[in-house]
Amino acid sequence: MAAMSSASDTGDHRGRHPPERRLLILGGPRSGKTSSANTILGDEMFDAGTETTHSNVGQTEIYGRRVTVVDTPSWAIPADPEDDEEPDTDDNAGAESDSPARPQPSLDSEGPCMGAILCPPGPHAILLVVSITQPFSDRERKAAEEQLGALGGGTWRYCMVLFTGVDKLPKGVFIEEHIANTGETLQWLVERCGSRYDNNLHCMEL
Ligand SMILES: Nc1nc2c(ncn2[C@@H]2O[C@H](COP(=O)(O)OP(=O)(O)O)[C@@H](O)[C@H]2O)c(=O)[nH]1
Ligand SMILES: [Mg+2]
Repeated sequence: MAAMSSASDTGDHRGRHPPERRLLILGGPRSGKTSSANTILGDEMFDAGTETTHSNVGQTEIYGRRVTVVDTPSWAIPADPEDDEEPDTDDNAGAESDSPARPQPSLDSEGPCMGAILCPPGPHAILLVVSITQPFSDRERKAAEEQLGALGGGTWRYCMVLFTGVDKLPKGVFIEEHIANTGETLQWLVERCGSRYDNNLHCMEL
């Protein structure tokens, strides 16, 4: 990917260009990436609720700072190897599965890598969007590792988790409790991001 940017390459802070922040939004299918992009941009700039098959760039100004947001198609969730090993038979067809079916990006989705190219010379931060209403298991972990790996070494240092669906948490339950109770893979993700996380409700306050 284009080199990740440090805060010091945001242009001439004393010069003609307002300082800029470039945000790259990544995540699994229907995790709320486009909705979050719209929330940050303060406008319904992109179509939320329908599949995003190409990366899109939007810009706004927040407190005098130019903010570029790149919304991307979903990363692919790898198939559960057990699904291949134990195909349904007539005997167990329709039985409850431990691995709920995940939505997958459609075949004409270009994948999220192009998004990094759309915010040259690279994003300042990568927001990994995770819906609290969806599972975050080893398959999602693998998808995140593969995607971040494809974007180049060191990208985790620029990542934070952006939780969506937080409005669906039971009243009085905070995101910290959800992270603690959901399982090791979600905790792994948060730790991999240097314990940087927030929720999309806070984005609305930007
Ligand atoms: N309740 C709730 N729904 C959300 C939230 N964020 C997104 N959604 C809904 O989840 C669906 C998928 O959202 P979208 O932004 O298109 O997901 P994307 O495929 O990751 O870009 C849409 O119906 C959104 O309205 C959230 O924070 N809370
Ligand atoms: Mg989308």
